[in-house]
Amino acid sequence: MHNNKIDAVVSDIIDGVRQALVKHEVTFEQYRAGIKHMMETAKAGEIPLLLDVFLNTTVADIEQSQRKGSQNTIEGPYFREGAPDITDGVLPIRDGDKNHEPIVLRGRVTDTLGRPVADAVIDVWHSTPDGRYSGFHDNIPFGYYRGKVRTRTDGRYQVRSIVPAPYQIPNKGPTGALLEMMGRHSWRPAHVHYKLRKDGFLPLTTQAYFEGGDYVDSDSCSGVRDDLVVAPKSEDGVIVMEVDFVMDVAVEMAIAS
Ligand code: MBD
Ligand code: FE
Repeated sequence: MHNNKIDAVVSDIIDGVRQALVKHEVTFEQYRAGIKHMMETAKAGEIPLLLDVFLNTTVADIEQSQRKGSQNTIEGPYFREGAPDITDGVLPIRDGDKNHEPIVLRGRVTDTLGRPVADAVIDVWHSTPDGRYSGFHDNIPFGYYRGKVRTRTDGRYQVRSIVPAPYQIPNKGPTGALLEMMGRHSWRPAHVHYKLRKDGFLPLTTQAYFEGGDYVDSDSCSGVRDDLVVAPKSEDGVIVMEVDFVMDVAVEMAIAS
């Protein structure tokens, strides 16, 4: 069945690739090497990784252009539904990590008119202090450094955790090899993920980065935006990452005329 959007997008992709081939006078051998690399990427199961590194950020930008409220960014591969509800104000911390640098994540959620959004659910997730994600890496059980935090009636939220670390995307396979050939590295700056949900509002998926942190200016996944780079404060010797969010309403009512 003919599909206009697929026709339009794929036709333009082919045009773009053609222009690149012509511009760089790509040879038949180089064309074949490109195919081989794609085959290896597929075989290694890295097609999602490769595409996410280069293109997920653009899809997030398109979504951003169609909504109001806070800057969004890429979700990444390590979000999972079913994170624990946080009732004691602390994300689950692995026993071996208890001595790592604590951090307080807090802020306020409002609508686009500045009114507090109460009872919004914020999924917060981030890496271990060695840059791994629970439920995905090193057999770390799902749930560590993850949780659902609710905003209070004044729209504020707060949760304690420990400071995450820069994350290196899988770099031993074809994607890492490609980045290396391109003179790029495979690191993401240390970050905290947030996914905010509340009935009547558009979900907001975003991240916060530490001002001055390693790789903030060279994220391998191009997920950093100025609005998302936060200067951590220190309160009584504890790092505080304060991030406010503005949620956009989900439906705009047509005004009856
Ligand atoms: C991550 O932790 C991440 O957030 C993204 C966007 C991509 C790879 C790993
Ligand atoms: Fe991440």
